[in-house]
Amino acid sequence: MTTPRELQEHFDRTIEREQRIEPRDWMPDGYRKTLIRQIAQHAHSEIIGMQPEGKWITRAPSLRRKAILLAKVQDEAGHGLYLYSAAETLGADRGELTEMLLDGRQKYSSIFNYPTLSYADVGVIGWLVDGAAICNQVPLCRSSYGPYARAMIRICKEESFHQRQGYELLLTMMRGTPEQREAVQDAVNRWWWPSLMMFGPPDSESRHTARSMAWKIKRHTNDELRQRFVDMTVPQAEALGVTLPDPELRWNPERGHYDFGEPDWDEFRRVIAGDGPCNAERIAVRRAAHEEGAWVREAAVSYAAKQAERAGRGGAGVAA
Ligand code: FAQ
Repeated sequence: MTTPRELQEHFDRTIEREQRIEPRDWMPDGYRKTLIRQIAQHAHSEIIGMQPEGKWITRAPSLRRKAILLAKVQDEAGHGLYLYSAAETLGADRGELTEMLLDGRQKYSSIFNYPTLSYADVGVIGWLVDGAAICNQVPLCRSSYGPYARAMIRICKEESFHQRQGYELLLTMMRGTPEQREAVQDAVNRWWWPSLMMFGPPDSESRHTARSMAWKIKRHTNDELRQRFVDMTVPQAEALGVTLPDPELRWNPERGHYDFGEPDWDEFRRVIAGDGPCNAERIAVRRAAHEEGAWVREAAVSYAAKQAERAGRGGAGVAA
């Protein structure tokens, strides 16, 4: 018989050798809980994250832009589904996770609590928000939990299409009228700081990072990834012809990185505590969608029960 100590040692060795933990493997409770928390929060973010851009689908300026935006928003729904499935491999129940989101026991990314005021916001979300998501998620493709890491590979491929479509939209607008250029700059001014906050609190205040890095769920700290994002984005802003709204932003040759100002961490704390510009609206829309979908879930459950009953009577495979 395998003792608890042997199980723990086997788990530790698997992590140390950069091998993957799979659903049927033994894992410490804390590892399972941390993964469920992070994956569920990630899944909720993808689903709630459909709202800010989704509201522009009916107002897209051309058929081409509409087709692109529709595809992007549908991709985000798909990401939510892969992630909920990954959480289910850990024994979580998707319905319960949704309840926990709706009653505030689980979070979703702070970024989706800001409003989208013009079509330029669609471009800036693609460029900055998907750009930040890629920075954060590419290392998660090497996360120690197999189903999460594998989901991330496909998600990251799709996110890079999202980032490109956003950047291409902004390039087009920057070649347009002065009003279009102003709309892009205004959107950049509003989304820059919230994008930096997506990486989470500063390392000194991040309660989960040390443990998650030891378990190789996270591969970099919040501050490391934030810096990587700034370094990647500044040259893109220059090529686009927009100014990033940070007077402290400058190249530091000694560090080999850009220095940048401190995000407003009080604002971050307020937003994740539920008091951002759109928190109430986002949850109300999510709750209404969940309630409106109740009949679909009930129909699926009763269809599955009927199928099981038929199979039990030896009539498997007979269509209703
Ligand atoms: N917003 O100790 P840490 C996307 C919470 S997907 C809200 O540093 P951790 C695609 C954190 O949960 C965007 N809450 O935590 C898209 C914890 O609270 P708790 C989502 C935040 O987990 C694009 C507390 O603060 N991506 O954008 C945030 O080690 C366009 C302490 O924080 C992911 O979820 C925040 N920004 O590191 C869709 C990626 N930051 O639970 C549509 C996966 C922190 O103790 C359109 N997640 N908190 O009460 C991660 O990489 C990590 O979970 C971090 C946080 C880095 C987000």
